[in-house]
Amino acid sequence: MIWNEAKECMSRDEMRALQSKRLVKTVDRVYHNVEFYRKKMQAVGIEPGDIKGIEDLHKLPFTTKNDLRDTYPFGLFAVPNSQIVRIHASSGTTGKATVVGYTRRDIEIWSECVARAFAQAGLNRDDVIQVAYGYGLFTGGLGAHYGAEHLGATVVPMSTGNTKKLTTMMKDFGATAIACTPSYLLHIAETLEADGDIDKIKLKAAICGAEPWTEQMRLQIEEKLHINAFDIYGLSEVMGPGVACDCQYHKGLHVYEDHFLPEIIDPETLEPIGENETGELVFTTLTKEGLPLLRYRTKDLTSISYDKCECGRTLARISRFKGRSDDMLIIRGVNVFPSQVEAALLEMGETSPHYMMIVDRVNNLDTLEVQVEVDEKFFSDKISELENLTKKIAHVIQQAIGLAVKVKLVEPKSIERSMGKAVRVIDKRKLL
Ligand code: DLL
Repeated sequence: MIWNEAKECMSRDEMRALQSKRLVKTVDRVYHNVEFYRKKMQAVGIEPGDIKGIEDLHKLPFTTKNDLRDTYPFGLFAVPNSQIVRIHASSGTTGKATVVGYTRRDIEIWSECVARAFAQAGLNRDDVIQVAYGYGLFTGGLGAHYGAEHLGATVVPMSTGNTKKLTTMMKDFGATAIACTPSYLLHIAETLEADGDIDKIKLKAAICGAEPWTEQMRLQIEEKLHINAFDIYGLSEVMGPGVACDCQYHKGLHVYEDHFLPEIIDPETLEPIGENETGELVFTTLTKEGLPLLRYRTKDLTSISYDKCECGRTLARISRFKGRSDDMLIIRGVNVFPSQVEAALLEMGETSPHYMMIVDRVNNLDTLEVQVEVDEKFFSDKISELENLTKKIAHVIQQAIGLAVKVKLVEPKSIERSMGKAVRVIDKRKLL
């Protein structure tokens, strides 16, 4: 069932016409209401009248996270503060927080987008959805919450922090869906397993996002919990969760293109890249009032396809994220994404999905150690079994990333569990 057929199944021509109309309005709005954009457009000699449709998108300037920081806190808002009804912010590891503001209508559209994502995951008003993303300045908790309410489902606003309480309520309230980060869901699954509760829950779907995760991880979650796991994407600058989500066919994430115009560019040349080729995802918001953004560079690496999906949706699909360009590690000159290590480990099937990558520099040479949790039995078995497994894992990872690694097998539950975005890498070179 397609919940919002009118918006999700229009022809490409109809979509382009709608996007063009909305782009023209957005450009006009930012030019007249945001000094930063007016100056940027004037600097390249562009006036709103020069943008007649999405074919003119390339003429517009890019926006980066630094632009938001430089105009901290409210410099890119396009409405007076009296029209802003909510603020969110992401702290980031460096520099000032990125602050985002929403008008009442922005919140309505955001809620609808998240509801569309939940509907894509097969949920409706009969479902009980536990929201276990953090509530607060992070967009995950409240974003998912308002979306679930918009759908008409029953929301249980768990936030993060108390996994035992969460699993108890999951059983007692008969929760049918959960929204949280994939790494937290693994931790929840472990808790349910340890308590012998897997068969006592009614969960049928999980809507996971906010961090990169591999297809192998998604399948493992499905298998552990006997559910369907969906990949939801979003970023606070553009809105929050609900910019895109996959459907039951899991062949890419449908972008809610009527609100967010996607482009894929080469991050070096900044030129557009063709369909199905990997590059940096860029978004122009088409309906946002509080913080409209032109060509926002997400730093997320993916590819795009405009083929109609088996589910009937004609919305563009982006492929599962490989990671962010700034998550990419350069180790001895080789580009490595944590997702490559994760995929290799999970494909092997002999380790748990919990791992940590430690990058260091010894005698001017970069080193990579991968710590992996394995079953307790390996530690009680003969030492040679442990050694063999270590060698096998090192070989599999080396094949995947093209770099020799040191593997250290560690006991179950020794790698710290996260409730929010997981930390998979410790790069000690940054501390040198
Ligand atoms: O993480 C919004 C969100 C909340 C999305 C809950 C999904 C679920 P930020 O904190 O601004 O917003 O972080 C945005 O997280 O640019 C990606 O690098 C990463 N990210 C988000 N969703 C996914 C995903 C929220 N499904 C940044 N797969 C983005 C991979 C993701 N990376």
